[in-house]
Amino acid sequence: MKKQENINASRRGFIKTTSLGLAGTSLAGGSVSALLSTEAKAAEMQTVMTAAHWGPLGVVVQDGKVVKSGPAIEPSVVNELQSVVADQVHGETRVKYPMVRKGYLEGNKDSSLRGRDEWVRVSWDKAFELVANEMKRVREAHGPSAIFGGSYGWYSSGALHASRTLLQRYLNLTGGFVGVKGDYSTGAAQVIMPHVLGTIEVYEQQTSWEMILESSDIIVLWSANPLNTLRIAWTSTDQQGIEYFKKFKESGKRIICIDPVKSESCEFLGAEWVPVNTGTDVALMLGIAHTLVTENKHDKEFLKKYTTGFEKFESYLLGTEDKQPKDAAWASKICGVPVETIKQLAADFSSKRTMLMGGWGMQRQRHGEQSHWMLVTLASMLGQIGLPGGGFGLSYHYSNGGAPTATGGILGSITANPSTEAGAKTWLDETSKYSFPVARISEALLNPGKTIDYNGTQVTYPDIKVIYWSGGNPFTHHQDTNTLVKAWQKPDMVVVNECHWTPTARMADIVLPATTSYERNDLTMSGDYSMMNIYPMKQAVEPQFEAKNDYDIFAELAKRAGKEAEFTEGKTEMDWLKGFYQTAFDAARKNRVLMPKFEQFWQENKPITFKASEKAKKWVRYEEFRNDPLLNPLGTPSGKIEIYSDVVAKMNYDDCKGHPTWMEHEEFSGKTTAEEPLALVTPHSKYRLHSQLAYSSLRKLYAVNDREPVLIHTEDATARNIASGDIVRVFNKRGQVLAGAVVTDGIIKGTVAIHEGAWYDPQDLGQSEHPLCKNGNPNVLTRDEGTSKLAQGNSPNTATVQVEKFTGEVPTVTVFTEPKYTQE
Ligand SMILES: Nc1nc2c(c(=O)[nH]1)N[C@H]1C(S)=C(S)[C@@H](COP(=O)(O)OP(=O)(O)OC[C@H]3O[C@@H](n4cnc5c(=O)[nH]c(N)nc54)[C@H](O)[C@@H]3O)O[C@H]1N2
Ligand SMILES: Nc1nc2c(c(=O)[nH]1)N[C@H]1C(S)=C(S)[C@@H](COP(=O)(O)OP(=O)(O)OC[C@H]3O[C@@H](n4cnc5c(=O)[nH]c(N)nc54)[C@H](O)[C@@H]3O)O[C@H]1N2
Ligand SMILES: [Mo]
Repeated sequence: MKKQENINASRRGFIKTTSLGLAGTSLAGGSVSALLSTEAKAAEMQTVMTAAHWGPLGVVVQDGKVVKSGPAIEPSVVNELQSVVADQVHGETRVKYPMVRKGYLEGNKDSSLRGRDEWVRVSWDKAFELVANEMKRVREAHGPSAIFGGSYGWYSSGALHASRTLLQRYLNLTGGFVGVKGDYSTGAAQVIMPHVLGTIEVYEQQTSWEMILESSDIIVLWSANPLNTLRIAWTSTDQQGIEYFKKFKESGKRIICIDPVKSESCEFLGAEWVPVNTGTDVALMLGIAHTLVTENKHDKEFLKKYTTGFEKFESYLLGTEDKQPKDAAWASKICGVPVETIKQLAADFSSKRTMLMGGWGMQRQRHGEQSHWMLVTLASMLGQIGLPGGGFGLSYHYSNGGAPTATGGILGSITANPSTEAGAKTWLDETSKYSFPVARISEALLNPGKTIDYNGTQVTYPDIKVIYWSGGNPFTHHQDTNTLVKAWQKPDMVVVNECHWTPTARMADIVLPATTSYERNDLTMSGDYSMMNIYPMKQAVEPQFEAKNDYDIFAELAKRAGKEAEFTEGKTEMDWLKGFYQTAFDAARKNRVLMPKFEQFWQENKPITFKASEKAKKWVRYEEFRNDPLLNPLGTPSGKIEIYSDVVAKMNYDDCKGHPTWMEHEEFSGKTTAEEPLALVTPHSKYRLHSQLAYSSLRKLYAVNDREPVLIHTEDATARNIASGDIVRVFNKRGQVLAGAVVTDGIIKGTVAIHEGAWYDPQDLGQSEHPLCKNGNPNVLTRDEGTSKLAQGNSPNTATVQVEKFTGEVPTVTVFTEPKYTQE
């Protein structure tokens, strides 16, 4: 007790003298390690440099425990996600030991017990034996098509300890598996964009921010909230994007946010907010496009030279066939934006250099293909594509798109397909043969043998007997949770590797405790597009309790299947890291950039930072195409931007035509019922990465009455006698959740918002058709339906609900406590 107090006292002192620990280190400066070691000495603590999706971190360790964390490189806007490493490592929700569901252990075949059974702690040896034996049985009896290893998710950063890749490496080596196509982020956009632009577009470098600052008059955040979403990156954020947005704001130029929610970005940037009904942007864009044509403000030269099929689209726009011109008045009725605003946007966009920055919330809905197709069409009509600071960009809000690409080297990383193994190709063929669009998981589990359309082809669902998930959380990320609960009962075995007792871990038969990234050594790039830094990710503390690295878990399972040598290639953790570093070293040398030797880099405990060339800073997306479309054609069949796509048209889908089209969604503000009068939108949270860190102390910053907040417009709240702070029940035909009301004018009337990633916490699972989620996971309410036959993406932002004040006895949220268990 005394000792604890002393630690706290010195910790408080430390915080006071150093603000958030490792502040003040400049990006280019080499002072990180010096700073780290002096601070550590002063406080008799050890400070370790590491990194996470949310950036470069300094982790302060005392007596083998993480006591504090902060940015290793100070970001220009505070990123609270960096401050909770201690919660991540030592929080109450850690999975400490291998666990098996009691019924599973006893051979009870009732799989509906998943999620509500008791837990039994077993030895690692027993856990390995259970997993290895069942994998062997299922493989021999049913082959690779029975083993689902898609395992979608945002596990931790790191070139080596990539939990999903390691799972798939093990599964490939032992005979293949069922994988997935696409992702939840851009399910619709990444399938339609190649037809329109010849590239995936959503994960590509954007026109350099330097050019935006220099040339753009207006930037439009269309369904984008970069202040939240740029706090993280797939590798690790280089923290540049928010800084650039801030600079643009400081230049005094216009920023417009088109969003049903007055987002954190809108507030922070002091932007103009154009509230729009959820799911109606295509109508709004058509209204703008129609105005451009009738006022003769569209760039006919550009359309002729660089696009194909505008005439067909134009006849739809003008209503030649359906007798419905898609004019501003028509659009306004659907999208809720006043006619004058629509006309003004057309005037402003066409007279000023405008960058349309499209976020992804608006394509995570039914007919999600249409919004970005229409955005590109609108940008084509404005004629600024390929000019500095003009056109469109689909990744400014993600992983610091637009931060200039640095010249240096890129780390190697562990692969799912060890090429050394003869016969690997056959497994890969098998794997891709059985894979299905990622968000069709429930449907696939429930309907083995069913065939669906997908992007001009057909996909038949395999019969899945085993689910192995490592590094994702489908019971928060997937739509229509109640259907997923049923689908999840189909397989014979569900195994989950997890650091925390997530809702998905709770739904497993076997849970294997995984280390967090702070319990192992790794490396990561930063920036995704900028490739600006190499961050060392040094182990800060010993593996907690009986947690093992995913690498070691899969190496052991590979060993039990006779494939250990192929899995490990005989290498240790440090051997792998040295190899990955060497790849970067060699590439950098080719670029005439000198990196330190690995040993020196590792010992120095600080990032390597590469510089961007002047050319990279001046890079303009589609500039080459604009300069010479014949010499630099796009990868589309016509070599041009396809406003009309023959390929898509010939697929003959009723839900995705040959040109962008407004299609009414089954549920949206224009199609509500008396039972479900409000639209639901589910943006990404500022204080989490999806479901990650939901259990952390950051929860105090947003939880309302210990529930996930629901944003509701003042008038909608008044009509229901709801005040801020009330616990409300949000419900529809698919399910019900409790949430804490935030009454605000910062959301369009008729839409309510609950952030994705809230942990699923069902009351009386298995007792009722629609168990109440005590915490407020919005996916209990969302639709589990593909965006269309083209992309089959996820469509959570298409849903209607009702909200009422909750009057019953309020149940306690229990999902953030460790479940009870017995010892075998
Ligand atoms: N309604 C709605 N639903 C959505 C969205 C939406 O906008 N609205 N967005 C969708 C999008 S874009 C995405 S990307 C998905 C995200 O869905 P997920 O990627 O599944 O969400 P995460 O919470 O990041 O899950 C990662 C899990 O990996 C675990 N983990 C971390 N490190 C390790 C490790 O080293 N080893 C192991 N074994 N596990 C580890 C974490 O504890 C966490 O449980 O959600 C989708 N769902
Ligand atoms: N802090 C934090 N950062 C993240 C993540 C996170 O969970 N937390 N997740 C990461 C991942 S995996 C991804 S894919 C990206 C997600 O990036 P996005 O998909 O762009 O993020 P969202 O928050 O879903 O949506 C952005 C904005 O679109 C709005 N929106 C939703 N529907 C509509 C609509 O119909 N019309 C219009 N005009 N606007 C709409 C939302 O209100 C929100 O303000 O973010 C990444 N960054
Ligand atoms: Mo995502």
